[in-house]
Amino acid sequence: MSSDEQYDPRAVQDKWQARWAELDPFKADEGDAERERRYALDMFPYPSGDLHMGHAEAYAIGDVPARYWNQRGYNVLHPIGWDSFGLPAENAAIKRDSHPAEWTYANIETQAGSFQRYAPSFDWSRRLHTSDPEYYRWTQWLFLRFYERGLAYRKGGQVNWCPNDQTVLANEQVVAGRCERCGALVEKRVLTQWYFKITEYADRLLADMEQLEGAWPERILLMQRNWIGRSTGADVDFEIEGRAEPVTVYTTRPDTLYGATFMVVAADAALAEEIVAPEQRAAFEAYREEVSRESEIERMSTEREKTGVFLGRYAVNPVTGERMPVWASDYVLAGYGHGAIMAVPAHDQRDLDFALKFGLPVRVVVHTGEADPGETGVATAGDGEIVNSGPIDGLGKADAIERIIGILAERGTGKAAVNFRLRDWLVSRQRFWGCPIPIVHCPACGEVPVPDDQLPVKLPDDLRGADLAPKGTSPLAAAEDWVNVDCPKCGGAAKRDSDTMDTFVDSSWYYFRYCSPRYEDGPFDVEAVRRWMPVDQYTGGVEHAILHLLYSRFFTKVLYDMGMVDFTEPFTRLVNQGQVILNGKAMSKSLGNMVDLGEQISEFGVDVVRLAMLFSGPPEDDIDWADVSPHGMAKFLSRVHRIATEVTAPVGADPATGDRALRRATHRAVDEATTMVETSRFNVAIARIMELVTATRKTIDAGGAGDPAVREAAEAIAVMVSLFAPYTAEEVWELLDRKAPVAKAGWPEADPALLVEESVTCVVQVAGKVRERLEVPPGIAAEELERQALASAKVREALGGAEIAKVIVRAPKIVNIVPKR
Ligand code: ANZ
Ligand code: ZN
Repeated sequence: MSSDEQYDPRAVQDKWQARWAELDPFKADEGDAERERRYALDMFPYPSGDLHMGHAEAYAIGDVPARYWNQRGYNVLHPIGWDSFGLPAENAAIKRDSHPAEWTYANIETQAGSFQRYAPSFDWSRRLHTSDPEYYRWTQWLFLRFYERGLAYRKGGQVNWCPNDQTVLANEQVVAGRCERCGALVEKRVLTQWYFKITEYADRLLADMEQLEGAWPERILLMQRNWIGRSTGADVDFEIEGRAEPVTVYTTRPDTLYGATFMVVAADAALAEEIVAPEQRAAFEAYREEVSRESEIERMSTEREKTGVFLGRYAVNPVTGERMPVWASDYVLAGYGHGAIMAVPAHDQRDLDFALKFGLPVRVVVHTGEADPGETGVATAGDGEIVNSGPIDGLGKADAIERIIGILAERGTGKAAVNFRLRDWLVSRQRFWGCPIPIVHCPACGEVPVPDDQLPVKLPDDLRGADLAPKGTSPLAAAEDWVNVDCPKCGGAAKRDSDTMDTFVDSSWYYFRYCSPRYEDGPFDVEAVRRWMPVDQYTGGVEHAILHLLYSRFFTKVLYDMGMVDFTEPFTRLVNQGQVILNGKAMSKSLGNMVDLGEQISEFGVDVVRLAMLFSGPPEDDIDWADVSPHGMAKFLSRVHRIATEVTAPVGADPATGDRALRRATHRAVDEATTMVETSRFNVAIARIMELVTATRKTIDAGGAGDPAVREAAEAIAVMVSLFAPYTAEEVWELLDRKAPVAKAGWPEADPALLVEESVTCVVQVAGKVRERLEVPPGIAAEELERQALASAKVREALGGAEIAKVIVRAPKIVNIVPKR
């Protein structure tokens, strides 16, 4: 009879799920001041339905360090909660004529149940939901602190508008000109909206990345850097004929100022409207109308045919004194720099395209050795010797930039300048299911913050179904009972702000709340955060590489400035898992390219799914489920189980008396698995455990079931497997007569004495005389031993160039080399 048959993953799962619920082994110990702490954080889920394969991967990966730290004896915080505000709930509510909370909380319960079964080592007592008034009360509180610091403000201006979702979008939520959520073409509207002044932190967001170097994936740091987009150059003032005030432009290439032959103003900038000459106004307005329908991405594209209109006005080049025609075009953006540029067609491709299209002059001022841009149509952007540029002739780029800035500064017509691509964060949304903005608009007092003791401003619970349908203004604006209030300042009739916050605001601070989730005197207990944070490892999807991480970093810096936290970066280490795909493609329900997590678990059990996720490759790689072998994983787990059923050495038997070869295999596996877990190479760690299982099997088959070294190996296997396949590990631990939970059994220590490779001395003879002694491993192959012997300098010297007739190898002890005579 094979004992494989006794291993029933489902029964094991049900048994231990119930037992763990009683044991509650993963509650972080707030009172324990002794043990060192660790904070393992997973990006919290959005309750869109049940958990799927992507969740299964992410939470399997995030669970390994948490379980490892538990084994190492740390006091571990590994919390879970839900990011539970957001549009899908609202759309579901409209469809089902219900309240968004119904759909949301039902899904949360479903996911929580699935998590219980999937068994990440969560501390369930800290569970939070961002849509609970107990949580969003503090989101509002934080908004008010930002407001007091001038970091939350309202301004009118052009914003991105999704005509389908009927709400504004942050720049970040517009991808290739479309709504990131629904794919609709994004329009521009002029609206008054709330912003967070993240630009005030641009420099620090960039500089503090130094702390993350080497601990965050390099490509994420690069994406953050590009998003912040710091550039350096100069602000240069140009006189405009007939206008009192000069116009300032931002340029990264002040060294090319002598080559500036025209000026371009963003067609949608106020400046264009102001300076356009009467005879050009009609043409300009028609053009501006066209531009208003274009997305920023389209406008920035270098491939598009250039368009524009002459504004009928002239600027004066401050160094050459030349008249430069002023044009309006779409390729200059109103919101960047000063919304106007000096065009240097010889050295900037977009300026060159524009010049060639409209017959404007091209003047080379940097000699790069390449062909004349005016003839080839290819601008030369590289470094070279400055020419045609008076006092800066002959200089290289860097010197020329420094020199020209000096000249402009002396005259008071320019200065060095820095620019960021980063824009302020648009946080207001015209939708219902979000955190209400805690501001009242009073005809007499203006914007009035809701006093702290009146928080939370709760969402009304009597709006449902059609009440929530998008109308271009927030559904809250139409809720008369809710929106009409007395002004907190003067008591007069006033209205609540009817917008809600971007859900990224909710998720920018949830990891602080986990440290003291029921705290009632603030968003978090400052002391608890001091104890637990920063987060030691943050695990989650690369789709949050920019926004969520940038916003969280921004919040942390503001909290630092408020004196509430004593660190400036929230996440010490970051791991981004890949995606689970199928047959080379993203999983998609509509294309029938789906694997259902529930079905996989029913078929193979949780442990197999978790193990398959972790064994398929490094965490950051995509997993193609078509290439994964759940059967192979199941077989491995049943081998682990079978070993435990066969061990007969008693608990506590001294392994030192056991088989030395197996002991060495055990300690090597422990040593290597430890390194692999600590460097997030879980697949390699699992491979090492598999090898140890094979070695243990061999010893048992050779009659060693009672050998204490077999027990030692089996126990080490159980503890190591507990990071990846917790149910099987727990069952095996019990079979080995040890006490649950295996999760806290303690990580095995590798004995250094068992790690050193033992060696034997091999004697090498040439023509019967001993010429060399080699230290080699006892198991060395004959070919390898021969190779080493022939490579020896002493052997070659003894041979003196003679040809070899024969090599006799008796591994590992003797090599006999017979030269030709
Ligand atoms: C003259 C020049 C010559 C430029 C040259 C470049 C090369 P980054 O690096 O992104 O900061 N620019 C400035 N404001 C702009 C706006 N509102 N819309 C579009 N383009 C704008 O780029 C700065 C450069 O982009 C500036 O330097 C300016 O063109 C252009 F050989 O000035 B440059
Ligand atoms: Zn008032």
